[in-house]
This record gives sequence, C-alpha cells and structure tokens, in this order.
Amino acid sequence: MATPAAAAPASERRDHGKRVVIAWIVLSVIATPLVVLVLGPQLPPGHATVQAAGQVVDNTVLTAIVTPVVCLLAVFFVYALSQFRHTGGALVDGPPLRNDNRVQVLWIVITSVTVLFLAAFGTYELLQDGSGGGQGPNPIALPSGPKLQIQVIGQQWEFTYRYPSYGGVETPQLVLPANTQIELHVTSLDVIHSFWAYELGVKADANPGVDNIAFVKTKGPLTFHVRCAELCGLWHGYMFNTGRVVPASQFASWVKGQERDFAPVAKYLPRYSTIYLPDPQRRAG
Ligand SMILES: [Cu+2]
Repeated sequence: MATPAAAAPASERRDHGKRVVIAWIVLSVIATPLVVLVLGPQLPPGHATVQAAGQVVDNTVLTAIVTPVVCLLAVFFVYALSQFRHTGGALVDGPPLRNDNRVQVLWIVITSVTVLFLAAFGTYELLQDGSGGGQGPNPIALPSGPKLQIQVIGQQWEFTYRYPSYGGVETPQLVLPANTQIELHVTSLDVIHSFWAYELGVKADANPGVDNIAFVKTKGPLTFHVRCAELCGLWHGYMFNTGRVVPASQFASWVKGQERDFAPVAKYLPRYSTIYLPDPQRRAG
C-alpha cells in the first residue's frame, strides 16, 4: 500500500491557491472584454432583424458569463500540469484532502448567483421579445403597432407561405417587406416540421393542427436561408430554400404579381385558416 506523502506546509498550500486565483483574475479581466467586444459582434445569428440582434446580445451575455468559468478551468489545468507533475521517485498518494468551508461557501454562492441571474435574465428577455421560436397560439410577448400576418405552412417537403391580407395567395418563396413587424403563423399540413429562418432569428415548430405564432421585425433588404430543422421524412434534408427581405414598394409589386400568377390555382386552395388538419388519405413518410 502506498504511503501518503507528508502534507505540504500550510504556507505553500496557500501559495498555490493565491497563484491560481491571481492568474484566474488576470486572465478573466483580459479575456472577458475581448469576448464581449471582439467575439460578441460575430456571434450568431447576426443583426439582420430586431429579434436576431436581440439573440446576439443574449449570446454575448451568456458567452461573457461563461468566460471566467473557462478561464478558471484553463488556469487550474495548466497550473496543475506544471506544478503538480510527478518528477521521478516512487509514486505515493498525496495528503488526504478534507473539506474547506470557505471554498464550499464560495462555490455555492457563486454558482447560485450565476444560475439565478441567468434565470432572471432569460425570463426578462423572453417576456420582452418572445423566444424567436414561436409562442404558440396565445403569445405572451406582443409587439405593439401594425403587423403583417403571414402563414408558414410546412409539408413534405417544402414550406409554402400564405398572405391572408393579399387574398390568401400561397407562394413557394417567403418575401418580406423591409422595416416591418411580421406576425408569422407557423403550421403544418402533415407531419412535424420546424421552420428555421436562420438570419431572421426565427426557429419555430410547424405542427399539424397548431397555430404557432412568432414575431419578427425586419430591417433592411436581405437574402436569408430557410431550412426545416425537424426530421420529417425521407427528403427532410432537401427541405430548404431562400427568402428575401425587400423594400416595401418592391414587396407590393411582388405580391401583386404573385396574386396574378397564382390566381388560376387559388380556387383549389382551402379557405385561409390558422390551422389545417392532415388529409387522412395521405401517408406520412
Ligand atoms: Cu420538414
């Protein structure tokens, strides 16, 4: 049985702790502002809409909070590797470690404060902006002012879009007017899908029989990606497209053109509704 090594003198143990804490503080003080100022603006999903920009702020706050934690791990890792390295001689157990009340109290206080702050911050942000992921049929975060309602319909294996304020025309591409509050009603005709418009900061479940409402306020013109983010059958991987944010005048002429182009098939569409139920004859894939 290995003999426990003699405990290091108390002053030496304190030195280890002091060195680690000083290195941690120095590294955190340097790294955290760098993360906020340099990495923060690059974080997803970008600043293309008000909601996306809000998510960048949230991601920056979360990354800034985790930075000192990562710094502590890195400092302790490097310090332990360099200082507690075994250098020849017989391998012996280190001195037994008992509890340390100060470390335990500090640990509980710091982790509790961090978790409670994040819970409060997350709740506040959720009530301010919604989740960007759809709030169900009764949103708790309602933006004020006029909204353009657009329905997003998932189906195997594409998204189509209905514009109820333009005669319920249904189009294969999502086009939005710039600088406008959009009210997306996300639903599905068949199986579960997920409407993910990355640059818009929207990722909302598209479920049959559910009217999932998500708000997005557009900024300037933009081309954005739309992708299904829920495994929905054989061709799920091909369920993607691009959409556009265009100036309001361009949107008006585009939607008029769509009404004209799709007029011959408009009579085959079901009446506009917030939900549609799957056709029982159709086989889900
Ligand atoms: Cu899908």
